[in-house]
Amino acid sequence: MKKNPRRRFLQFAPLAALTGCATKPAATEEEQLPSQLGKPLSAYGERSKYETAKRLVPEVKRPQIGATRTPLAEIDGTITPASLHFERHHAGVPDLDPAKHTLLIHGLVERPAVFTIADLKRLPSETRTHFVECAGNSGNEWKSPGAGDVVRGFGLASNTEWTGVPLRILLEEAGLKKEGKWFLAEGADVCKMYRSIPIEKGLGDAMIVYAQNGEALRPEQGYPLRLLVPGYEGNANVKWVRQIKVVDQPGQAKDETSKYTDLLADGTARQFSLVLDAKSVITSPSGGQKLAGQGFHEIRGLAWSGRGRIDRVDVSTDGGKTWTRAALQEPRLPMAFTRFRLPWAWDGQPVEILSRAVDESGYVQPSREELTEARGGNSQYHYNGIKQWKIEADGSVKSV
Ligand SMILES: Nc1nc2c(c(=O)[nH]1)N[C@H]1C(S)=C(S)[C@@H](COP(=O)(O)O)O[C@H]1N2
Ligand SMILES: [Mo]
Repeated sequence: MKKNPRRRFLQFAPLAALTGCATKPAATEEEQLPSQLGKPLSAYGERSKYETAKRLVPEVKRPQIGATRTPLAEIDGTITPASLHFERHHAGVPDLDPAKHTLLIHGLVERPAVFTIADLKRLPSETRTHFVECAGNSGNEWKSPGAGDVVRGFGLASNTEWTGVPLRILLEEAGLKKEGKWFLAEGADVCKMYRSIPIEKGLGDAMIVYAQNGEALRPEQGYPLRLLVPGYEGNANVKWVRQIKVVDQPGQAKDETSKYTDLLADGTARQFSLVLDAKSVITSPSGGQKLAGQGFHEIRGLAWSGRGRIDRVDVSTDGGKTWTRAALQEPRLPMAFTRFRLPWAWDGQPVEILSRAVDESGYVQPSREELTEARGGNSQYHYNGIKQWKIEADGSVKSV
């Protein structure tokens, strides 16, 4: 057997000794299972029947209203499969016929326009990978660092590849007037949810997307069209989008006044805090998991920022006393999940592990104390404090 090159990198004892699960001296081919004739070809693939990762579906009275969560601790790499992308609906998933659905661009434009899906697909398109995170993700952590595991505490965030038309092209096509300072985006679901977005974002990286991970958007993510505003809080990424109205001031929608604002300690509120600050979480080992034993473990996690690329992730395995720089998986994309990893040998003693992200703007993910100091204790949204997991002597991991 070839020597494992990581042994040198790890500078620990050989992996076999650390994990107790590597090569057996007397391993032979006879111990392998026989090869088999497989099942026939198929037109649309399915995952292996042995795989069980699922979205966490809450028990709710009205199944149209609520959220399911991405099991981030059960996903490898950076891309969230579309079938596991979290969902947040205010009035269920509408059944929209792409042959009938249209997008209206109106308001402060010279030539109001209606685009069919076919029209949109003829226009120059772009493909980019971005996360979507609900501003309510990790909201429980404000009150108490109660999130027992990654899915409950962090599962309102996912990261997929999106394809669509830059909104700028549509605004230019319609002849944006100079009085246009904001646009209102509205979806075709009955909740009549809408959001106000600064026009600079519309002329910048906002997109009207029709595809996700190489296929059409999933109905749960806004089929057939969704507004994507990279790095902005999830709510602003209006699904099933059917109109964009250019206006001279924000509309003061429900979701930007009573919801998704942060009431500060001095009684004022943070409003239109659309850009999500840098955040990270160790997904393995994480709450609810159990380490198989002492020795080698790769600490793995995810980091993301609404301000651009992740520049650095530091990991502490001693409760925050000392920090080590984790390896970041390339390519690091702006406003996208970045996978970080750190080889680690657990000595079997209780420890606390933490991660801290730094983005390319220089922003450093705050501790829970620093964040509460700045924002007070009233908020339910935009929590991005450092997350700490405790590993007990028996290997079980819990939230602290
Ligand atoms: N039309 C419409 N757009 C919507 C919503 C909705 O209920 N209706 N929910 C918003 C919220 S609160 C979030 S967090 C994101 C969730 O996107 P996802 O369901 O694709 O994960 O969509 C946003 N866009
Ligand atoms: Mo949300």
